Amino acid sequence: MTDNKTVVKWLNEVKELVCPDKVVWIDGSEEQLEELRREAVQSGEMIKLNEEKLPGCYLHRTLPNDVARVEDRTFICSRTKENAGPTNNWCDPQEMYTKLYNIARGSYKGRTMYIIPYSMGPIGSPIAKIGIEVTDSIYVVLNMAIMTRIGEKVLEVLGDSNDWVRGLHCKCNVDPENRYICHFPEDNTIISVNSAYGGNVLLGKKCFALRIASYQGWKEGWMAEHMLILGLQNPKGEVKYIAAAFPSACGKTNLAMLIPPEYLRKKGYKIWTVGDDIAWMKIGADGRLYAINPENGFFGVAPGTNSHSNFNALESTKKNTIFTNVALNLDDNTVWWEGLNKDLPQNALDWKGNPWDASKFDKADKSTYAAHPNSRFTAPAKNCPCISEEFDKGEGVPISAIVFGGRRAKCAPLVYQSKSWENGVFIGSAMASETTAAAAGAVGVVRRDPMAMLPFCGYNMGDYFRHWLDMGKKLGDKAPKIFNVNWFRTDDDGNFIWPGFGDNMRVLNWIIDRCEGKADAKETAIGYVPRPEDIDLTDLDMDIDTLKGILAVDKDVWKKEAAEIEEHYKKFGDKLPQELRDQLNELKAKLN
Ligand code: OXD
Ligand code: MN
Repeated sequence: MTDNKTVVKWLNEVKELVCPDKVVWIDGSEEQLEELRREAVQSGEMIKLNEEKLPGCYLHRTLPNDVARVEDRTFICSRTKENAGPTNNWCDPQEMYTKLYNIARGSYKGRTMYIIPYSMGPIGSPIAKIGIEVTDSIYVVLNMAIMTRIGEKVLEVLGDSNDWVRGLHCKCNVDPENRYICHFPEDNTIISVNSAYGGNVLLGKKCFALRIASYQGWKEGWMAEHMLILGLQNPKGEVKYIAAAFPSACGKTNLAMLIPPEYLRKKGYKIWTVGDDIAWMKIGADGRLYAINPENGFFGVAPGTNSHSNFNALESTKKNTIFTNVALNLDDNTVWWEGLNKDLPQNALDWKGNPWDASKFDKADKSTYAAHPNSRFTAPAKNCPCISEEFDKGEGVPISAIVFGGRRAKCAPLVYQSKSWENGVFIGSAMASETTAAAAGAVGVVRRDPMAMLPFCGYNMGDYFRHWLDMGKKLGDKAPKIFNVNWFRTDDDGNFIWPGFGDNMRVLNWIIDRCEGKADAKETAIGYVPRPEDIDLTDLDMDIDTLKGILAVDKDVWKKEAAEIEEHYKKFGDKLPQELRDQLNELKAKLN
C-alpha cells in the first residue's frame, strides 16, 4: 500500500522476525472489516450480539490473567536511566530489544500479520500524528478501527516522511511471565508482547498518544496530556473549552459527557464532548493553546455506567461497539454489567464464559460479579449524542481553563483557582488521589499522580514539569487559567457531601466565569476559592453552610499536605525545577 522506504524496511524486518503465514494490510474499508468480524465470530474470538437491540455489536473475552494494564511490566527504554526518570521502569534499550526479539521470533507462525496504518487525530490535522501497528490479533484490528482513524488515506498523508511511530504487538501465548509493554522514545517505537488486553495492545492509546507523544511534545514544543476536553455552551450559544486531568476512578468520562441540571438546561446551558481521555495541545497562530482529541472512540469502563450515571456514554454503546469481559445475557443475547440496572440476569454467562448464579451475587465480593470490574466498551465517538461538532476538525479547540482533580476526603476544597500558571503547575505536580474501597489495598492511602500522568509520562518527570513551565512562558497572558476540583469531600460518616455528576456543572460555570473576569473569589493560602454565594445552588438540596464547609481550607490539614509534597518532591532530585520548590516554600510560609 506504500513505497515509503522507512515503512517498507521496518515491515520487512518485522516480517522476517515474526514469520507470519500471511500478511494483510488494513485498508480501512468496511468490506474488509466485516470479513474480519465474520472470521472472528467463526473462530470464537468474538460473539455477535442481538442485531436488533445492539446492531453491529460484539463481545470478546480475554484470558483471566490478562484483564488490565500492567504498570510493573511497562518500560520506558530511553538511552539512559535518567531520561526515563524516577517514576518509570527502565531497561537499557539494546538489552530490551534483544529480550523482546527473542520472545517475538517466529511467534506469528500459523498466524496472520495485520498491518494497520492509523492517524492519532483527524487525518491531515496539523496536530495529528501517524503510527503503524503490526498485530496478530483481529480483536486489535477491530478495536483500532474504532479508536483511531485507519487505512489507506493515512499512508497518503504520510507520504515518504519518517515521522511515524512503529508499533509491534505479538500476542504470543499470553504468558504473564513474559509480558512486556515497552517504549523506545528515541526510536519512535513500541513493542508489546504476551498480552491481548486493550490498554496493553491498542498501541495508539496510552503507548503512543501519551507515553511516546509526551516525549515528542517535549522535544517539539507541544503537550500530550491525560485529559478530557469538553465544551461548555452558555445561553448565548458561546462555547468555551476546558481540558481536565484526573487519575483513574475519578469520573473523567462522566464529566466529559455531563448533562447539566434541569434549570440550567432550560436556560440553554449544554456540555459538548470533544474527548474523554487524552488531549494533544499546541499553541495556535493567535498564541492560544489549541487541543484535539487524538482518539476516535471511547475505551470506557463498563461497570457503573447506566442511564443515570452517564446517559451519553451508555447511548454511545448501543451500536457498532465491542464489549470486553462483560456478562452475556443468554435470554436475549445482550450484555450486562454491575450497575447497568437492577435486573440481575437470571440466565447469563459471566465474563469468563461460565454460567452465572445471580442468587449468589454479593456486592462486597468481586468474585461473585458477572462482569469483570475493569470490563470495557470500545465505542465510536460519533455515537455519543453530545459529541462536539469540533471533534472531527483538525485545528483543535481553544482551551480557556485547565482543571486538575483527585479524590480527597478532607483536603482540597470543592474548587479553587491557581494564582498563576507557575502556581498551577505546582498544583498539578502535587496532584493526588486517595484509594477507595473499590481497589485492593488500604483505604485512604494518598497516591501522588502528577497531572494524572504518573503511569503515562514517557520521560523524566522533572523535565516534564520544566516543559509545563516553559509552555506557560510561551503562552504568556494567553495561557489557560488553571484550577483544581475535588468532588469527593466526605462528612464524618464517610458520605460524599457534594452530589457530583450533573451538578458539577455549577462548578464549571464558576470556572468559566472566572476565566472571563465575571465571578468573585476569596484569596487563601492555596489560591482563589469561591465565596459560598458565588456557586449557584438553585434547585439543590444543600444549604450555604454545608457549601461553606466544602470550600474551607483547613490550615492544619494543609500543613500536613505541604510536608507530604516536600517528601514527594525529593524523588525528583536536581531535576525538580526551582520554581516549584519556590511555590512550595511560599505555600508553607502562607500557612504559618
Ligand atoms: C484508562 C486509564 O483506561 O487511565 O483510560 O487507565
Ligand atoms: Mn485514561
